[in-house]
Amino acid sequence: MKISARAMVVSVMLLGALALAACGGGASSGAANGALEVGTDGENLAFNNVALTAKAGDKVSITFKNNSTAQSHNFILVKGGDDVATAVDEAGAEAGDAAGYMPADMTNIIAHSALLAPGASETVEFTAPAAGTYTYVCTYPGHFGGGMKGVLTVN
Ligand SMILES: [Cu+2]
Repeated sequence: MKISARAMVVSVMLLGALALAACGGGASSGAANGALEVGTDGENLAFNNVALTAKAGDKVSITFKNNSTAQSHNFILVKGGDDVATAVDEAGAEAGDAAGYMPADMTNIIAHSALLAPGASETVEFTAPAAGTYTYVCTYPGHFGGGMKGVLTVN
């Protein structure tokens, strides 16, 4: 009796997961709901995915892959638009290479990867904030200025 009850619970959970996957819509990878992927666009100072979407309050995971063969990059999602991103970018430059160009003051940062070596990847997890648009950038000096940014839209 216990076993069949457990089997029932597992079945219901699987159905729930399937329903969530079916409703995922925006996810291109077919991964679990809220699992997003963004990489760098080869050797360009750009992300290969500049528009991500999430639902407020959802647990989101973003796997960031540095596709460059020569250049280090990071992924930093900020609590606001380009104005906040500019401040974070400047603070990152001040922090320097030893800090991975990560600002000492993290209050304007929702989520971030480390400064990744060429070919490396990292998955960051966070709870999607209130509905709005949030800029993500690479704070390696000159990259954001060169156009390395994207926007996460939270619905
Ligand atoms: Cu970069």
